[in-house]
Parts: sequence; C-alpha cells; structure tokens
Amino acid sequence: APTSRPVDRAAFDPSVYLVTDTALCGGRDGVLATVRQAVVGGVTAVQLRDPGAATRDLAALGAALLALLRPAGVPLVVDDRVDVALAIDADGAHVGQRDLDPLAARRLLGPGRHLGLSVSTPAEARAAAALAPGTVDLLGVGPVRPTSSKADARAAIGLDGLAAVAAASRAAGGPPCVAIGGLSAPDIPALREAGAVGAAVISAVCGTRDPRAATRALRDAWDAR
Ligand code: TZP
Repeated sequence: APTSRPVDRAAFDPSVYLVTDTALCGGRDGVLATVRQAVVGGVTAVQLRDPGAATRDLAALGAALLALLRPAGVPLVVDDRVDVALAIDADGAHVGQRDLDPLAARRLLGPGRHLGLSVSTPAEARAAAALAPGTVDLLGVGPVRPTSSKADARAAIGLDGLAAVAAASRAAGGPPCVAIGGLSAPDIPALREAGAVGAAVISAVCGTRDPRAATRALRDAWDAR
C-alpha cells in the first residue's frame, strides 16, 4: 500500500546507485532478492532498467521494488519509461540522449521527482546545464570503462573523460555526476578524484554471489574519506 511519499528530491543520494538487470539477476525474483540484499548492504538509490521488458512486466516489477524500497527510504528511479515511473509512483526517472528529452520528462514528472540524464561528453553536460534550473538533478556519466551490461553502449570515456564531463558540468553550474560503466569498489577513490559523487553499477552487484557484501564494499569505499 502507498503508505509513504516519494523520497525528497533534494535528499537523493547517488553514492551507491544500483542499476538492475533482470537477466543478470536471474529474473524477476532475482531482482527482488538482489535489491533486498543491496538494501541491507547500504545501497542509496536503485534504478529499474530493463530495456526489453514488456511494459506490464516492467510496471509490476517496479511496484514490487517500490514496496520494499519505500519503507527503507531508498529511492527508486525508472530508466527511460517516465510513464511507468509515474504510473507506479516511483521517485523519479532516468533518460538517455535518445529517450524523452529532459524538458519533456520534467514536465511529466512535475517538481517533486528526481530526473537523471545520461551524458558522455562535456558538450552534453553543458547542454544539460543550460536547461531551466531544476530540470535535471543528476548526470549519469559513462561508460567510464568498457561494459558488457549495455548492448548499445558508447565507447568508454575513461577516468579522464569522466573528469572532463564533471568539470564541464561544475563550470556551467550543472548537476552533480554519477559515474557508470565497468565500475566496482576499488575504483571509487579515483572516481571521487575525477569529480563524481557516486558510482552506478550493474555487474558489480547483480549476479554476484553476495550482493549484500558487494554493495557494502561500495558503500564503505565512499564512506572512507
Ligand atoms: N549505461 C552506461 S554503461 C551501463 C549503462 C546502463 C552499464 C553499466 O553496467 P556495468 O555492469 O556496471 O558495467
């Protein structure tokens, strides 16, 4: 039952950001089990991502995720599908460069929900920063390393590419950056050095033997200062 409100947009913590992959998790129940373990391990945000899923299945999985995340105070974001995000009362949505444009996504989401945007270049970061203030909350920057978790991934931009995008967004007064693509806990000091405020991961958690411990390792790496 929808007993509580979406997580406050301003309180969105992207430091340990789990992106789900239904196949890698072993199906719908695997996603739920993985996310349950990630919550115990200290995940700070979860994105439901399943580009191939039937809309009805995606919405059902999202509703089930929300039922376990909302009581834990962990926000749920839906990749690409702003309509599904709204239909299930998720905490926000994430769009790529070829998805619904950020202004349109923000129009649908209203002022209360989180919106993330994928960027790979300083020019894309500057374009995001030039949008009306409060349009985009977070840039997903990558892929930092080569990844096998995204079929149509662009070429890896490396830590230097991440640093260039983060610097461009900062200089333009744009949103903070979360790094994505081939990342795991040992990368986190370098990600922080490059200007990222979080790591978004699929394979570092999904399909691992111990998703709780994998999440905890990411969390501990960010917390170590
Ligand atoms: N966008 C850029 S890279 C990527 C997405 C969704 C996949 C990240 O998965 P992994 O397994 O953490 O490399």
